[in-house]
Amino acid sequence: MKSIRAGTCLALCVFVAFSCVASASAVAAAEICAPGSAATASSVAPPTVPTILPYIFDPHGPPARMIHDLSWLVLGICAVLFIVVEGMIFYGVIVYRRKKNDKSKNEPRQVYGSNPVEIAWTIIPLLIVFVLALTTVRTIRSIELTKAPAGALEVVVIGHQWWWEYRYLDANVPGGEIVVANELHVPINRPVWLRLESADVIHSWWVPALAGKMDVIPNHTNYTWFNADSEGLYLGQCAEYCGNQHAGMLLRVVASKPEEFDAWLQTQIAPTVNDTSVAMGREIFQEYACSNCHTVKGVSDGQFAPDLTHLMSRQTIAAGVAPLDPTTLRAWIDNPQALKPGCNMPSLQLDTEELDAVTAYLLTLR
Ligand code: HEC
Ligand SMILES: [Cu+2]
Repeated sequence: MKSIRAGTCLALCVFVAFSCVASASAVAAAEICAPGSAATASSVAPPTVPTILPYIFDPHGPPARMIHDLSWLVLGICAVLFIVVEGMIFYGVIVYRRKKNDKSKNEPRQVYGSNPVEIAWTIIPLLIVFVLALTTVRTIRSIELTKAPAGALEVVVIGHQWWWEYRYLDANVPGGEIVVANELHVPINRPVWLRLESADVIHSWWVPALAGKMDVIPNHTNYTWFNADSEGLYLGQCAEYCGNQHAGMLLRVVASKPEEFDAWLQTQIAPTVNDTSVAMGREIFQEYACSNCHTVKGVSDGQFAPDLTHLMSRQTIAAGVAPLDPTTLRAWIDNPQALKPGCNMPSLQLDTEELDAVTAYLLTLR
């Protein structure tokens, strides 16, 4: 009898401990890649709003909170199983170990087929799996909406290798669409409905404090939503390997008070600044290939690369990889490959004078 207890214990433990570790690590794996890589970008956070790291255990809004609560439930159940099972292993190993004066060469008596034990270890795991499955399905159903929540701000997200494009579809926006790159601005306490599309390969939009991952797939539209409950700069990371600058495809969501959001919208709606003192820079921008790839409203309409109409309203360039300041901007235009190796912007080999002129021009694009 003694030995079956120890033996069955062991079999049960190996199985349950294995599934515990597997599910716990699935939750934890989500944490590994993001914080380090996004930390670079946090150094240029606006001083007024807190930076919220890509971390699922600090949710700020409904979908993220539901995922967070479910994670704790799963972790809690697994922790209890782990403790019970490990406890039984240790109990068995210590209490039923071979005693010092036990010289017998025989195996202990083997006993098979105890109905109560068989029933117990069939029913209990079934119940556990049932509870986990039901709560998971319920959570998924309440997160995956099929249409925009009432009063939502609607934004199209387009994943590009290796940056994000946001198009604000809000009907109230005078002058049509607002197009920005990499920094998504939203008001707090208002649902935001995202329509996700890809210009090239599969990406995944993931700002853990706001919502779960949602894949961004070519020729297929996905939707997701969030509702930020506090002001902040929320960091995230493309969560589907998409090529050599996948790690340099960071996400930044600035959630601010509705009036601050409106003020930001006004800066984006405002016409392109046309500063005559930087006319030379603008000409270079138009004559060189810059204008084939980039849009500056009224100046060029390239669709391949980030819209630069209000470039200077952003804190970073290159999808959060580098801060937006005059020195870095100049270095970027000179040789983007040095800052973001493999990215899809070539160096146009401008000479010093041209470089200064183009940089000066871009710095006026507020
Ligand atoms: C072949 C297309 C192409 C050409 C030509 C090109 N760019 Fe770019 N540019 C890109 C792409 C793609 C990115 C985004 C890179 C990334 O983040 O991975 C980019 C990013 C930028 C950014 C950063 C924008 C942001 O918000 O992240 C600036 C500024 C910029 N380019 C300026 C210029 C200037 C000035 C020229 C001309 C001297 C130029 N580009 C020529 C494709 C191009
Ligand atoms: Cu990506």
